[in-house]
Amino acid sequence: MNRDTYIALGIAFLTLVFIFLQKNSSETPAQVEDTTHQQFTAAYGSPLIDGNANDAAWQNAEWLPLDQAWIGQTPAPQDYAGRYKVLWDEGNLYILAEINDDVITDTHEDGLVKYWDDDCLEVFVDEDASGGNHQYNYNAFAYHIALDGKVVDIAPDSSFQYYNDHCISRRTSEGQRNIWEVAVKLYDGKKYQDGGENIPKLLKNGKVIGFALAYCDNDHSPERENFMGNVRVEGADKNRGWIDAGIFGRLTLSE
Ligand SMILES: [Ca+2]
Ligand SMILES: [Ca+2]
Ligand SMILES: [Ca+2]
Ligand SMILES: [Ca+2]
Repeated sequence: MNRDTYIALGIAFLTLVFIFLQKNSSETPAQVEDTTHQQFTAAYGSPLIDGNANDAAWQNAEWLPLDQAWIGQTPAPQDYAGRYKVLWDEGNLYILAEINDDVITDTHEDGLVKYWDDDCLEVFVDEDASGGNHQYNYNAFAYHIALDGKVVDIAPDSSFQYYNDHCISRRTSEGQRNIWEVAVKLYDGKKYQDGGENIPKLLKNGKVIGFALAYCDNDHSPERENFMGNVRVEGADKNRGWIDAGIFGRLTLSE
């Protein structure tokens, strides 16, 4: 082989190496699109939690539908209609939910008894977006926010417990229209201890969390009549969010 052949072979080899590196760099996990989970984005902003949607920060966030029937059939609009917005800042995830509900129901006086069968807003968060089972652990939280603002989830010992300081909310109503404004703290579920000194996470631009939202609507019945969520859930049993963080969407915090 002469010198030109060596050079030609060298160039061909380097080209192959380059193509190989390009191909592999485009297949790194960070660049693979997540098509399994519904994708959401939260804009940056700090609303005042007063049950009034007139904050300038909310004007930067878009309305998203709360229209997926997880239990029951999709109700008529006069029975239930819901939409929501999300924002974040360093300390909190914020949710604004506009819920039209014809009858507001609170039949269980004790907030720890069948709280899901009274009208309530349910916020699902998985701080590290790990997915997986969270029924009796803190891998993720399913906060049931009652009409009076109390917050309930299931503890690792399978008891129902209050987590009132995890979600601060104010609700106002005018006719059938209810405005829920909520500030949610995010905790590292791997470190969270019942009764411990749990410090909420400092949130940052670009962070991805597991997130879902739902409304339990009961008007007249012993059990809730509808359970309306924000993400599509595959399969016959769509009421899985209280056990399985895998059905949550993926919410990216964006500036
Ligand atoms: Ca407000
Ligand atoms: Ca209703
Ligand atoms: Ca988790
Ligand atoms: Ca209702």
